[in-house]
Amino acid sequence: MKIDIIIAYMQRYRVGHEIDFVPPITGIHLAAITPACYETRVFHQQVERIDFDTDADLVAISFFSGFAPEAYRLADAFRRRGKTVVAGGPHVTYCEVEALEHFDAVITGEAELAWSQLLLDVENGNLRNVYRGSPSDMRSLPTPRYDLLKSRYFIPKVIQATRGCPFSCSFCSVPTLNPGFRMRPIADLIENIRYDRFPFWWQRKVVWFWDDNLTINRPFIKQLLTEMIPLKKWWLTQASLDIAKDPELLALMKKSGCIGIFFGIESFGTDSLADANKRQNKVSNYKKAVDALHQHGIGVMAGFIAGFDHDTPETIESMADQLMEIGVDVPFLSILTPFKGTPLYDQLSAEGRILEDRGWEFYNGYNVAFQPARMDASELLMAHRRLWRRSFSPKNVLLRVFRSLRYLRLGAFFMAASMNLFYGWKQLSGNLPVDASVWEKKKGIRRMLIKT
Ligand code: B12
Ligand code: SF4
Repeated sequence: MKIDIIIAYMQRYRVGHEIDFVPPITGIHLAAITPACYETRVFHQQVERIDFDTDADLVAISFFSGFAPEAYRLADAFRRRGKTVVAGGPHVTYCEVEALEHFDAVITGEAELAWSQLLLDVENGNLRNVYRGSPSDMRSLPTPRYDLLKSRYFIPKVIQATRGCPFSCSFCSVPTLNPGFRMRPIADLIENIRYDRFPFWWQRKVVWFWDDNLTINRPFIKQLLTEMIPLKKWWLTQASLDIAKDPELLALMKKSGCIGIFFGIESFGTDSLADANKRQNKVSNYKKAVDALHQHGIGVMAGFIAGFDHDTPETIESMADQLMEIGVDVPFLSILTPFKGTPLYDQLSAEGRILEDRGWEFYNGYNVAFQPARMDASELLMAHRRLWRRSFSPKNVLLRVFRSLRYLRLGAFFMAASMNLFYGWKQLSGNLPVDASVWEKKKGIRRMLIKT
């Protein structure tokens, strides 16, 4: 049986996002856990065309909520061509009834234990509608099928070392999507880190851990980093601010080649942090934490969210200066989004504040899908866009790049400079986050979508 695995995508920027430094880890992982008797191909719609004339027997689609309209369109098109189409991922886990209007079957939650059964049932002609996944123990996960990535210049090696996070931020689905905290065996991880059949030097050099919160279990992370030292890699991941208070961990991070850490800083407002249930963040510690990483030559990427109940247009826009003051190297700027499966969704839904007339395209992190407390939805959207323009103004981009020369190690400087210039270029060329209302009006921005 032949299987095409598709990671669906809808344009999040006005012109597009054709440079791919987001390899489809879900696709190459699903391909790896597919029994060897099946033939698989992986398509990443963000950067490549979907093959509607495929001879695959089964089409498997993965997608986030913000890309659901496109995933449904693809599924309908494949079904019209007589294909069996199945889905999984964070959206269908919480919206299985809706998804089943477009798919023959869905897998909810983690797929490791359910996927082979689904494939057998397809072959035997007795496919069920719903397969319930369960948390994988992660003890014997295979190496992702990096060989299925079409050779691209910018794709780094991505690895998922752990799943889960002990915190419970209001806007995040991780606590219900990947419950508990589970780790892959260090020997397996070292094998993945050593994988070097990539065409470009820097693809072999850089390892990006796509974990929810990699450093939570200190004995595990310290052991992993100790074993990584001789491999001489450059690596990045996502962690909580408390790592800045662990000098032994910081020293190991430096020695093992850490070039960047993503912190979910989210807000500079104490009340907004309380809205987010982000108890682990203390505004007074931000600068100290960023400085501690810089002292080790490590770059700081940080996520900020606009739209908490205590936010106003002014507090949102002022984050552009505050993130510069604390020394963030690369900012990531989102709008609060009430994903199903989160406490935020439950709260806003109970308060009647979900904007029911807004489709899933408003759930892409750059649009407003709820009624904010202290402004209206359009004011929140505009405040976010002003925050974006100020943060990626040529002045702020160049300031971040030049000042980071003073403290970042070489790999960290390359990472921070290239990301800043990338977003700065988007800003200069007018390629800003796209307003989802444009999708509804179909104003011709579907440059990357394919006629079906
Ligand atoms: C790594 C990651 C990223 C990376 C890579 C994203 C990517 N496109 O791959 C980066 C940092 C770029 C990113 C960005 C964003 N992300 Co993100 N990200 C994650 C994270 C931490 C891990 C996902 C992952 O790769 N897991 C490893 C792979 C192997 O497993 P998996 O995808 O979880 O899939 C498993 C199952 O879901 C299932 N499965 C999945 N798909 C399918 C399909 C089929 C057919 C089957 C059978 C099974 C199946 O099988 C897999 C094995 O068990 C998750 C949190 C989480 N724990 O899931 C958030 C998460 C997926 N991200 C999320 C969001 C919102 C975003 C952004 C929109 C944020 C923003 N404001 O900009 C952007 C979108 C960017 C983009 N272009 O796609 C949300 C999605 C919520 C939702 N309901 O849609 C999550 C769940 C976090 C959260 N806030 O709750 N993200
Ligand atoms: S710390 Fe990050 S991964 Fe953990 S619950 Fe909060 S947002 Fe989610």
